[in-house]
Amino acid sequence: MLKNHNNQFVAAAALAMLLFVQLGVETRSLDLVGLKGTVTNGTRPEPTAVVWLEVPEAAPHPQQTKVMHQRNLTFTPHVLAIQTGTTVDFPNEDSVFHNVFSFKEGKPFDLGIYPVGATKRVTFKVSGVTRLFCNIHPGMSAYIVAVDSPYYSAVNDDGRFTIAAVPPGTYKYHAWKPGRDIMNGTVNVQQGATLNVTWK
Ligand SMILES: [Cu+2]
Repeated sequence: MLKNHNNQFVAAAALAMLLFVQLGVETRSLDLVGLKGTVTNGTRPEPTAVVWLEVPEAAPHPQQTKVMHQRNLTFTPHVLAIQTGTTVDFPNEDSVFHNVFSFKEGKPFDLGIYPVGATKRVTFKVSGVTRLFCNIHPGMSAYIVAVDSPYYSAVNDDGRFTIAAVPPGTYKYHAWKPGRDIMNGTVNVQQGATLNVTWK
């Protein structure tokens, strides 16, 4: 008898929890906002930078894939920002062989020489900055910046960025650009809020 009551109670509690979770998710998704901003180096727009918001607990690693293209002897994009745990595809979409590799900082790897039309992939399980090079073409270089946050963005050529779908609130932000210390600060993310980061 007691057991039956317990079971009913557990079922009711589970149902309530389910409703609560569903309502919670719905409400939250309505409230998400985009954070727009700019990154400058002195007075000039900085085209090579990544901005991200710190989250209190390590976010679950996403099962997602992003792409670093090789076309016309160029890595595209020049800076690829990802959440830690992301797998990056490296398709050779060029007319020549490439040999993508990285060393020292970030994730060291060497994909070997591979032909046009082939794709290799690397999973970035640890946060950090990885510099990409090609063993065959010294002029090729790029960055992959892995961050422990789902809220991040690389800047565009004008130094502008948008971090999409952020729950409103106060966050610590971090901004990276090559060869400089990481910039840190606090931002209150609300509808219409903007963030401007400047390396002097
Ligand atoms: Cu190459």
